Amino acid sequence: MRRLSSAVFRVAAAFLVATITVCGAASISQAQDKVRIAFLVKNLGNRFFDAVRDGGTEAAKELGNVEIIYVGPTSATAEGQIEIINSLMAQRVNAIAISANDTNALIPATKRAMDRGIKVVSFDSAIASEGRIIQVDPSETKLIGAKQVQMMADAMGGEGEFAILSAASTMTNQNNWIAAMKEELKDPKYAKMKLVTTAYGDDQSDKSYRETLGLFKSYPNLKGIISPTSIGIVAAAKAVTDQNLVGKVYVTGLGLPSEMKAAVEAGATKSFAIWNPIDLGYTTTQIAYNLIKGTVKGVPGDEVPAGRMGKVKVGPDGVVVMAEPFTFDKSNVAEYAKVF
Ligand code: RAM
Repeated sequence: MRRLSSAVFRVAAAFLVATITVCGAASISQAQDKVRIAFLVKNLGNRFFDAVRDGGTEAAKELGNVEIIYVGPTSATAEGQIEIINSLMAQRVNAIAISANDTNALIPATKRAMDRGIKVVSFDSAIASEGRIIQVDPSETKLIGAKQVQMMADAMGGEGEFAILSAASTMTNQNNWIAAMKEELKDPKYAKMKLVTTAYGDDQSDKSYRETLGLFKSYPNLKGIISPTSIGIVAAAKAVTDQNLVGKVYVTGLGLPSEMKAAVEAGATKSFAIWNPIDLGYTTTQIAYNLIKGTVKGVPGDEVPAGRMGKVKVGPDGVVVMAEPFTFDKSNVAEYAKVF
């Protein structure tokens, strides 16, 4: 009983801090028609997802009478997300947009939600196709993988040892991007670069920092780290700076300009990449809304009206692919740091 009530309290507390009502004072009938879209993110306290939420809020305002519920576990685990899915079902939300901490573990919970008429989409980090209707990929997986290897090659002069510092080993997006990096590395132009290991910081700053220190210890000749996560890349660059390794070890990967400005200015990072997380949240909200309203079913070939993003096309396996990632370096990081 004590365990149950503390679990309920934790979930309730998460909702308290995270619920945002986008519609203003609504009449009773408006309140009944209100569409409620929950963003279930990997973890709270991650500014990448805060920017996704801001895009969701923007779309909700445009669509009118839409409520965005922003929620996630404190640490990025599947168990935490399952607990929240159950709670969202009890609240009878209309849609859940999930960035999954695990490709398969959420499927039974999301299937139950879909059986009850809740539209489940995943974005950023996918749920396997049987557990969602649509997956919104921020960009082509192959491109994201290749881009990071290219930036690493450029920073470390095309030769030497480098490591990957990922998020959690169960996360779909990081695993797909790492697979794409390994494909890119097969190109003979990278023959002098050696991937020594992949470490996991679980999208926690402190663990990512400690894992980076561990890499320095285990691989004294390390020249680079690719971190395909906005949490990991900041921690890795900080470890490089703190250990006076600027100019010896280069960090690249995926990060937010607002969080990476210091690393670029310190010289720990030459360049890094990311897409626009605001657009990702905006588009995902538009898609969820159209599924709820029944304007589309979300099957391959569908074209979903998505406000300022135009029409987005649903591809094979229910996957929507957005734009190319942007690259940031000394020339533009300060400017974009003001945006996300
Ligand atoms: C972290 C998360 C997210 C990923 C970004 C780049 O915030 O792991 O899923 O897309 O990094």
